[in-house]
Amino acid sequence: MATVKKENYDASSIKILEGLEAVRKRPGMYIGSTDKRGLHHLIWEIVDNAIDESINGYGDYIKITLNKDGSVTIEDHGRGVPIGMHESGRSTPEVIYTILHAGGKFEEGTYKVSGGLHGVGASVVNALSKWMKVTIYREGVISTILFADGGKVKEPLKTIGTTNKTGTTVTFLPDPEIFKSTNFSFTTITERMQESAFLLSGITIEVVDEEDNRNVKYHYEQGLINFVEYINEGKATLHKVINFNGIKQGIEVDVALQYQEGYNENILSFVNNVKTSDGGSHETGFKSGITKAFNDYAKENNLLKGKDASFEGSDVREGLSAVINLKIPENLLQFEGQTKGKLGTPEARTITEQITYENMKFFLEENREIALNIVEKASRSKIAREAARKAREAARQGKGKEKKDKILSGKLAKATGKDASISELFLVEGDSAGGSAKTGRNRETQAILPLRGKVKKLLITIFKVMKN
Ligand code: 28G
Repeated sequence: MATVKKENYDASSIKILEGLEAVRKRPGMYIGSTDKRGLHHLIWEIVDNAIDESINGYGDYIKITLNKDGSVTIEDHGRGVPIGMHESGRSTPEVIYTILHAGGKFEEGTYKVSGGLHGVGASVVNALSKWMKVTIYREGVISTILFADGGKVKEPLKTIGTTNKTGTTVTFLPDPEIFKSTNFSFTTITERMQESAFLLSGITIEVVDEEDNRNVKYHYEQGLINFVEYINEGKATLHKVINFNGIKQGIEVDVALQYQEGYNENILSFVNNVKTSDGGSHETGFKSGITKAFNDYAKENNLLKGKDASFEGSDVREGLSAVINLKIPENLLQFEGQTKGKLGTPEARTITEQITYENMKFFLEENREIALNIVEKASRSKIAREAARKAREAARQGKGKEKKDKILSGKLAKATGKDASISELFLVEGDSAGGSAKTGRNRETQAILPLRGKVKKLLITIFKVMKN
């Protein structure tokens, strides 16, 4: 093994310490912020490494433990960080956990889980910790290395025993001098880990809170299908979850979706297993693919009346729950926006649109009954939307106070009192109900407005629109 001259070693040691110090001086540059979000970023950073190892095919179990002393332990069952000596005269774990951007950590041709702010490396977490301990199970031995006070080596790598297991365990205590709060949120962690477990079918992720004696375990065999089932849990659904995928120009698209009887649209999107909270080109492509599939299907089956009638996107997304996950090679990755939560990659739009259109169109053609149910739902949305537009236009054209008063005042039995804070307006159906309501009311505080015909329909439409 090559030796390193003392002068070189000293010079590089200074550079390493300067690097760690730079992180401590400007933590925001590396983890975004020093608030709760930044604090949790430390966990994501280490967990992402464990997930990367699992995605590469090594280890299907990850555990996160919130310890009583405020530290966090992350454990994986991968190969274990290599324990050999690095050419610099340092052990590989020392290099990985002290040198900034210890890049090329993972083999080429694989997807990094992290986008945006992530991927800055475990050394950043070390730099922002009071102490960090790494335990490695590899080559039949258990090795540990300990760092303290912002990443300085406290105990170099040493063997502490033997084992027949492999994996890496990292424990760190966030530095209270850096973070506004050092309290981790169990819910924040479990929500994100459940999401990761949905996206990485087959992996088991356990989260344990030693302080409050809570623990959860996530394991899903059917990934996105289970994710959509979870989103629609307890809701009346129109069909089993639809799942399709495809690959074009090296971009992999995976989609699961299901309509439910409600009116909310719930679309979640991910790129390389990282959530794109602000959507982006892949979501745009998905939406146009869905819209086009339904319009073409409806037209080909004479389900749309009027030769240039068509559904708007919002019509075919009422009650739609969907999860979209794309795998995009590093060279095509483009993120946008302040928090990098929006996919830019233009190819992702066309590819997602094509794959969505082809698969949805085929599904509709093969499943007539389901197709008709969804088309009918979309038609109801279209009718409500058009009625709401007419109502809006009518209200706008009702020139000022006069006309509006006329619509409402005809049968209105006003309250005699002047105090609006205790006044009530009762909308009743029809004149006869209105009559008995008038006799039974408190004239001082209760007004009655009987409704029928167009006004009633209009109001029902407005309420529906408001509810959405
Ligand atoms: C527990 C919490 C976080 C990790 C590994 C496994 C390897 C690795 C990690 O290698 C060094 C330098 C360039 C390849 C890779 C093991 C190849 C062979 C690994 C983790 C090696 C980094 N054997 N598991 N890093 N590279 N888990 N979990 O951080 O050449 S990090």
